[in-house]
Amino acid sequence: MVYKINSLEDSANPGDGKITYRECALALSVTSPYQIPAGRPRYCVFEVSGAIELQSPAFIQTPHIYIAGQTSPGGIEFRLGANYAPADSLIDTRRGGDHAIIRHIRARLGEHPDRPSPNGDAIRWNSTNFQIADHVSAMFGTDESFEGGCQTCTVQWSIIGPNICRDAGHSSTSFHCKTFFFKPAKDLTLAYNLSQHGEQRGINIAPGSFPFNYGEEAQIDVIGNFVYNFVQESGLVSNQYAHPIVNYISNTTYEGPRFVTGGNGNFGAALYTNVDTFGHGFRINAQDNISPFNSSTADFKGYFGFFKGTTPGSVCNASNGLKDCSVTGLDVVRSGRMVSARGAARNWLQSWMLVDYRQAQRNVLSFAGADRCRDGRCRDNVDEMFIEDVQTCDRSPRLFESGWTSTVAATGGYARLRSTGGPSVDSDNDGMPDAWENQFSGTNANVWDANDDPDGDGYPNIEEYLNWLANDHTRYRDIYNSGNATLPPYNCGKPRR
Ligand SMILES: [Ca+2]
Ligand SMILES: [Ca+2]
Ligand SMILES: [Ca+2]
Ligand SMILES: [Ca+2]
Repeated sequence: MVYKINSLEDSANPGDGKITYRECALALSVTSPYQIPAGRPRYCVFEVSGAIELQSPAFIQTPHIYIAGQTSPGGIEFRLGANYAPADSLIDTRRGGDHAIIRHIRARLGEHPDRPSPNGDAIRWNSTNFQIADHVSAMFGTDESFEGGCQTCTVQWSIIGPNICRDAGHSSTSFHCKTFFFKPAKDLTLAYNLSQHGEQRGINIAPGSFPFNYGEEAQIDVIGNFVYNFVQESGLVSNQYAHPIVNYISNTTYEGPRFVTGGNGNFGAALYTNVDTFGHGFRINAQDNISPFNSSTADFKGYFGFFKGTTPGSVCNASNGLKDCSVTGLDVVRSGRMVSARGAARNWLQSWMLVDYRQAQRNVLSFAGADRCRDGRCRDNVDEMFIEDVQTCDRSPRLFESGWTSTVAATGGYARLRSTGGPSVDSDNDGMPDAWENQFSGTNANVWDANDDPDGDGYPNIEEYLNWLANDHTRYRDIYNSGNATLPPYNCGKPRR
């Protein structure tokens, strides 16, 4: 089904002629302006531009959904509405909400001190499988900005954080400044993301399954990410549930104004063992990563360290479920061939997806975040400001120089999105404009043929259109070598720790 969202309102009346995000997210039936049956696989395409303020949870529990922000003329930003109480996540897939794709969307929660909640996430995958987030901007969470409990998932080309950290509405604490968090996750790829500005959880991963299968091997690939300005726990990998099989390749961790010497676990990635449970060892392949603790990628172990309480001897200290405990300490980190969990057919990361950390930085700063709209490139003022902030190592406005903020306004504000045009003419309501259907063979502007796949490549016509809008035809391979953004100096000019 194709929901052509024609209203920014958060309503759900099947016959009012308005097709809303909520109706698509929840797979609700629509009777006007055209018929959509409930409960079906669906594409959410946008005829409108601007902010959608959710006034209650819109948890995605019906499988197969593609939220295509690139269809909006000028872009979409989700925000927490004033009536959403208690506050909870914005885009949220949970039990049942498998097979979800989110692309070119801004999800920016915002403070809710009057409506306390422990679940203020901009985006959350809540024990769901087969999820892709591509070119999203997930910010201003009060719990995390992106939290994922998932299997077979990818977050790529996205901007994560900052949170709204201080007195912003987290119910259990007045201070919560943690942005990017996966626990547990398996067969997860985190690639070419910017995670920025926080106290903890720059990239925090606890490989494993839910329900827990203690001691299993769990694979995660952490590729080309840029982590900036965390006070402690810039990166963490835990073996409390599983034996992590992790590839860290071409990632950057740099200091910012909030960095403090001696922060707990403030390495590119800190090894963490929960001494109350088990240490299931680690198997880590590290190549070409850089952090305040190693100015040369030849020092591949220098990117890693131990979280407070974890010792070289404790990373592999359990008597059951042990896997590959022949080495301990930082010797669990090796350089060379990428590692694959047993049973993985082959490593699915292609060599042309891998570039050195400097090119990875250029790629992230050039392309990360929601940057494609129907009418062209549309990186918004928020993403532009934070990208420029990394490039200049927090030149003015120095948002976080004196402390973490309590409001979106003090953090630079929401997006200023402009509608660049009205809906495209789409005579058959299949989500593909007449002009586009007339440009290509295999589609008919007068026939509802969104699901047809005349060229047999596995992508139905509607996805050919969505991929075309996202510039996949030029970006798919070329994006990995075409970033040309100005880079900050090593560790933002600060000396190696
Ligand atoms: Ca409606
Ligand atoms: Ca059409
Ligand atoms: Ca058609
Ligand atoms: Ca096709």
